[in-house]
Amino acid sequence: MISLSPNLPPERQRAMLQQMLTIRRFEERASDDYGAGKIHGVVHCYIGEEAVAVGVCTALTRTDRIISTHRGHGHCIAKGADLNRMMAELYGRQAGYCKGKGGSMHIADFDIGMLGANGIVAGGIPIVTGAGLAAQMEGKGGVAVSFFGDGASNAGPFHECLNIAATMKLPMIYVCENNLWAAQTSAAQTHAEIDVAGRAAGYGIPGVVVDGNDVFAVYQAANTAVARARAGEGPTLIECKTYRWRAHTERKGQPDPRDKAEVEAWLQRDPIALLERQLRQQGELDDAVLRAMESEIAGAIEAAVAFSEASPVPLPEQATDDVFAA
Ligand SMILES: Cc1ncc(C[n+]2csc(CCOP(=O)(O)OP(=O)(O)O)c2C)c(N)n1
Repeated sequence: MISLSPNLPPERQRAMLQQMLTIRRFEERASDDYGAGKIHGVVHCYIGEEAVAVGVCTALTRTDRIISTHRGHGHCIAKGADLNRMMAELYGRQAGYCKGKGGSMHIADFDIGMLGANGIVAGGIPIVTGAGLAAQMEGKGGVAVSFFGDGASNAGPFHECLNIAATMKLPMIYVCENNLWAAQTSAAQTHAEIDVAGRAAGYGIPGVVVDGNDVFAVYQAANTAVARARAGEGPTLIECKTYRWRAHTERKGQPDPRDKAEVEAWLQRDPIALLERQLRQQGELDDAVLRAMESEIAGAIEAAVAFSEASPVPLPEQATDDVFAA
């Protein structure tokens, strides 16, 4: 069971499910194609954490800005990124978001307020805090959201940014996706106090812990934080308790020290299955609607793969195009 559904029309609630399913199916395909050698570089899957990106982004407008992490596909899709250009970027093709030269960890789309994924752990937090300052200076009520992991919450930029955002009352929402692991290191080994949200007290801002697999709970917490930020009252730290289903990256043969029972327990709390059940109970979803949704998503992903395959790889002479500093 998840939280009572929020005051959102049924079609918005179904759209949340559709986005969560799109993230999952996109990544299942990316993982398969990575395994088949069609995608190179590194791919970090967000499967299992979909409710966080979708719950938060449902509380935002298109012009609000977000920043992501190395595990960024979910945030891109939840903010409305184009699946074709995303997949083409993973495929390393010219039609991709970075013309095929960035890969999975470097997808950005300023037109939808997606300031970028980021391969540097905690590297996005200062950038998007600057976007929060920009939103404050613009004076149009915009907000900025930083997504980051529990690992990043132990890095200096997290603390520096919370401090300055709190002091300047920036319209920021800091969203910690606490999936209990940072690569192969458990949060229990690196956090003397497991709840990251408690750190907010040190900066005089609200800190809330949310079930990150409950998309409505995430949405409600984000909505409250967004309202506070838009009203000029400053930042909020939201800690979403969640779990990644897959190993740290899709690279074959990497160690995954997680206990099987721990993984299994989280698989039982699939955020998508929880939402599906809730929508069915509310009479807003049935098999036919779900089948149509799955079929639309499958078509969009096939189209994204075809789009990618039809695009050429970047040419050697394009290597230094769009390089602004060296
Ligand atoms: C500054 C920096 N240090 C180390 C790494 C290597 N690294 C990549 S992901 C990762 C773990 C990040 O964990 P967390 O922030 O909890 O995010 P999650 O992977 O769980 O989503 C590490 C240590 C890096 N990319 N950047």
